[in-house]
Amino acid sequence: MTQRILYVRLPCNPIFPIGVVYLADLVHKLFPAVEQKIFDLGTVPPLDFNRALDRCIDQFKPTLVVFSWRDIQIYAPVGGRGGNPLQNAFEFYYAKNPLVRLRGALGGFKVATAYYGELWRNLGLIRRGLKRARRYHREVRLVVGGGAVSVFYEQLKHQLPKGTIVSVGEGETLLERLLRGEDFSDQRCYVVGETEPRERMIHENPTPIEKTACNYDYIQNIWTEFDYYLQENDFYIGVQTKRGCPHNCCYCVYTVVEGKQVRINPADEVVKEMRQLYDRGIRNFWFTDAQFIPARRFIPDAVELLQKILDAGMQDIHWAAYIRADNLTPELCDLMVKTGMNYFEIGITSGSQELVRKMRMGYNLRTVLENCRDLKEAGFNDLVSVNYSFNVIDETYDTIRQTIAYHRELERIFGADKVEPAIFFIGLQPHTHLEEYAFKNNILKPGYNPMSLMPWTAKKLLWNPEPLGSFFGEVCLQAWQQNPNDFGREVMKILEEKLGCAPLEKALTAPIESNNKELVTA
Ligand code: B12
Ligand code: SF4
Repeated sequence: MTQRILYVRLPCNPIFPIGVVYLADLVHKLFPAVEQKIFDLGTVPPLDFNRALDRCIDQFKPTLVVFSWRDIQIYAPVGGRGGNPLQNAFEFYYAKNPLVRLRGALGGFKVATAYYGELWRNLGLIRRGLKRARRYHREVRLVVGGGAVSVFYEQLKHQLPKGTIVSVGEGETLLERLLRGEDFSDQRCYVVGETEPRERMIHENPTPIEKTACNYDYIQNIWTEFDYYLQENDFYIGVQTKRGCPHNCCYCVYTVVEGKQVRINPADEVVKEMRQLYDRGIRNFWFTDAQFIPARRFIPDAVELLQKILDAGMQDIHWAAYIRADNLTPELCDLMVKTGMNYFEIGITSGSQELVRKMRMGYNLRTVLENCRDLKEAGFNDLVSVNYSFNVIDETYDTIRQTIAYHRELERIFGADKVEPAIFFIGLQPHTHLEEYAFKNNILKPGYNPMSLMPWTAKKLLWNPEPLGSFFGEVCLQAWQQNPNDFGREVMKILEEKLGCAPLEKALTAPIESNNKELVTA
């Protein structure tokens, strides 16, 4: 019997579902006879989820249902589902005024209900899809994967139907094996009720694949709502140029989800893929790599790609990405500007070299500044989002002063209105060094539930430990009160008023110390 694969992207803010698009594209290249359909619940109004899913299954009658789940954890400092989760949590934990605390508790309750509501709803959609598909094919198989599943695969084993194949990281090889009827037990996956996730499975290397340009003529054929993402001009459509990140940043799980081995997609293929989107009217692209330039040795690859984009004549595009700004050269800066990079995020986390080293981030902050000057020199005049996560480890008033000095220097380079301080607090994730650190320091106990949003667990997962936790709590509350629409800048202002600013040179030098080696050497 010919396989019929239905890809269901579970509800999500409308972010282009590049993961299922790539899976369907590869399957088509390997098995042209297989029938496929993409169904994106991100484009369906919530009240219609069940009905729309039923209708799709009734029409398509899949033999294999692939659910793709993008995000679960929601500690964002921005207005999210059911409110601003960070603000609500902070109001509840840190507000002195009982009325604000109460508001925080109510807000937190709202966020928790939205969170659990979504979790249960998505699990319900998976069960419903399976049940419905069984009406047509008793032997239908269910595979679940995607970003959220990669992070929380161990917890999901108690919640998914027996027989579900749960996949970690990229799913191409798993699907290929499944369709060939071959053993897939060596892939990063397990079968609910039949096999257990291997210990440290997420740390195993993904199977490399040779990526070629996605065939959008085909994708458009199997995805009726594709046009949804073409209609609005403000979508940044995902294009992946490489996989993997060689770094070790203490709180980050990307480096294990994608693996440490950086695998570059051939520049010609990336350009061919972009060209197809360009010809359909797309002008905004997001390079969905964990890092667009993961290390200095990948600079030539970035140069090659950007040069080829220029040579292809796509002159009026814009693009954005996560950029490690320590890996730039004047030539690369020039190409970035010429090819239309109009937004990038640098996740330096702290402006203190000492802390950056302790968090194992491998950044040289002085180099970042020099490269930012080159970028400005090359004509970059757009927005930079600088991600700061305060209080990750060993934060002191001194290191805060250094972060302020660093941030002010970035403002001097790009212009204060162009540098957006994005204040995050780390949402602790499983399989990270920070999790190990939390175990070692008795902040968390092995066996905790990283998906829990119960206040007592959430307070530890939303990483902001004492002694500075309450201080940051109060500063953030004050910032929301004074200037909720410019939260990041307000936080910086208040911190500077309270603590002052260090000389820049102090921020850039990290004394080698022997204490607090846990994260440096763990
Ligand atoms: C790029 C990126 C972004 C960009 C997206 C830009 C764009 N226009 O596409 C931006 C910066 C906007 C962004 C925002 C956010 N992101 Co984000 N993002 C990523 C990142 C780095 C890559 C995602 C990606 O597109 N990869 C490339 C594609 C091809 O891979 P993929 O979609 O994962 O699909 C592959 C596999 O997952 C697998 N797969 C997918 N589905 C299925 C299904 C089956 C059955 C199988 C077998 C396999 C499979 O195969 C696919 C092909 O290889 C990931 C981390 C990472 N390294 O994966 C986080 C990640 C997806 N983001 C995450 C989150 C939380 C967010 C935010 C909610 C953050 C926030 N707090 O504000 C926001 C908002 C997102 C939203 N929905 O509203 C989380 C989600 C997990 C979680 N914690 O719940 C991730 C995993 C990071 C993390 N570790 O926390 N993000
Ligand atoms: S450089 Fe970025 S993607 Fe790589 S490990 Fe660090 S935080 Fe994660």
